[in-house]
Amino acid sequence: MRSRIWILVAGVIVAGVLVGFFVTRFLNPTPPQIAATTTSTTLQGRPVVSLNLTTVAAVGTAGQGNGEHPNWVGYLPTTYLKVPAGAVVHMTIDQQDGQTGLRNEYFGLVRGTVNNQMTLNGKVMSALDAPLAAHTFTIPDLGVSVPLEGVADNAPANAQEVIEFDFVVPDKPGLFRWQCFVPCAAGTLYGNGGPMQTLGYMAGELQVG
Ligand SMILES: [Cu+2]
Repeated sequence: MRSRIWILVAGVIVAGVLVGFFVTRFLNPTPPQIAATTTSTTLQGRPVVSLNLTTVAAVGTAGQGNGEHPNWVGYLPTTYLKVPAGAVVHMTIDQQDGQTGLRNEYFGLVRGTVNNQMTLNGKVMSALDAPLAAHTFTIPDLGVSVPLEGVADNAPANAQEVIEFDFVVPDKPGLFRWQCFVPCAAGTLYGNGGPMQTLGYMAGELQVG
């Protein structure tokens, strides 16, 4: 009789642990995060850290979700980023996707970066023609937004556009949502479904501190 009670108790505990895992890991998974690389440079008296992302038309099995949506557009290796508080983030994005175009031309402006500028393949720019955009890198709460030029249809295979910019993050730790504002999710309603609505593809989190 006693041993039966213990088997029952053990069973309830095991079931509880499994439910706990289901809730925390499956329903609300914590995706892997990449941390910015420290550099020996300073800008405006702040340490400069660097991050390198790649935007692709289809993430394959390399991106978020371990191949759950191989045909979804996305940022690689992830959209979960971590940077130290008070740093200048030097971002390099290898943009390999085609031109979708912006619906809202405002996002063609480079905003909130150092000097409100970016470089596109080494050339300093402060705006991009709306139809040329493939994606944007936008952190609304920090006022940062950078349009990323798409690769032209007639470009050679493996062509990419390299976009670089710097932005300052707050001195206090915080969590900031970021996303793309090009409706780039081909095949979904108004291009705003699927990867535009799922963290890890065209949206993510910037953890400061
Ligand atoms: Cu996008």
